[in-house]
Amino acid sequence: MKRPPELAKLYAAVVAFEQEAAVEGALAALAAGFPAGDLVARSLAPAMEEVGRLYDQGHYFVPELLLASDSFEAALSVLSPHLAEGGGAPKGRLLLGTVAGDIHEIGKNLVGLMFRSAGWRVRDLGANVSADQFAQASLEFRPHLMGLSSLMTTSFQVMPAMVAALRRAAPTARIMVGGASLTMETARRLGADGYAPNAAAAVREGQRLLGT
Ligand code: B1M
Repeated sequence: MKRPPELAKLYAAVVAFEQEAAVEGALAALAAGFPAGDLVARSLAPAMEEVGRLYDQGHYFVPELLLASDSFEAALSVLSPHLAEGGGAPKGRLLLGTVAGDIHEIGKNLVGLMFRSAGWRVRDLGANVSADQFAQASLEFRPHLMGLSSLMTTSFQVMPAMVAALRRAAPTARIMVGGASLTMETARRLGADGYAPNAAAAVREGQRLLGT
């Protein structure tokens, strides 16, 4: 993909896990007038996808992943305050987390950001979240939608029970799943109401599930 120089610089800094350059790149791109959401969608997210590809192809190993994740998070923390929260009443409440046994959270963080910038209230419980933690948080937060992220195929063993427990805890909330280990077909088999392959599609799917 051909990117303007500011976006290309930010993308390259994350892929090369240069944390300082990633922060500087994010600040420079903001100063040049690029909207924060654009920088996330066109630089940061594709950069982490490229890091994933380099890992899958055996060019990167776990240390490189960790360093790239740190650079991603550092740039994201510069951009987050500039992502519109959306004024007025929230469009919905999303309770979000990565499922028990799984510590991957970059994709889940992007999903949370997209919902926030689309005007939703989001409570992010983090990674390795148990059904009990979801259930407890749902009592107070009263979500319209619960979002479960899963990057590992091992999650298939825990997810059906989690989905069932969440239904008992918050019977009116809809349940959406997503993450690289899942497909529409597996989502259906897990008993979820919805599925999305990426963060932008997740917001559309959330709105569809709420009928808004
Ligand atoms: Co690991 N890891 N990892 N990892 N890691 C994968 C997932 C893996 C596929 C790599 C591989 O082997 N090819 C593999 C899982 C294999 C499997 O399940 N069969 C794997 C493994 C095995 C592991 C460890 C076990 C490795 C080890 O220790 N030996 C370990 C996990 C331990 C555990 O969880 N208990 C581990 C650890 C790590 C790091 C800590 C080093 C790091 C995570 C850092 C962090 O999150 N803070 C890491 C990373 C970075 C990856 C890869 C390379 C990239 C993941 C990522 O961040 N992608 C990944 C391989 C890959 O995906 N190519 C891999 C970028 C991100 C933007 O995309 O997360 O897919 P993604 O999110 C997308 C969509 O999926 C979707 O929207 C997002 C944005 O568009 N989406 C949703 C995500 N959640 C959603 C929820 C929704 C809707 C959409 O609704 C609720």
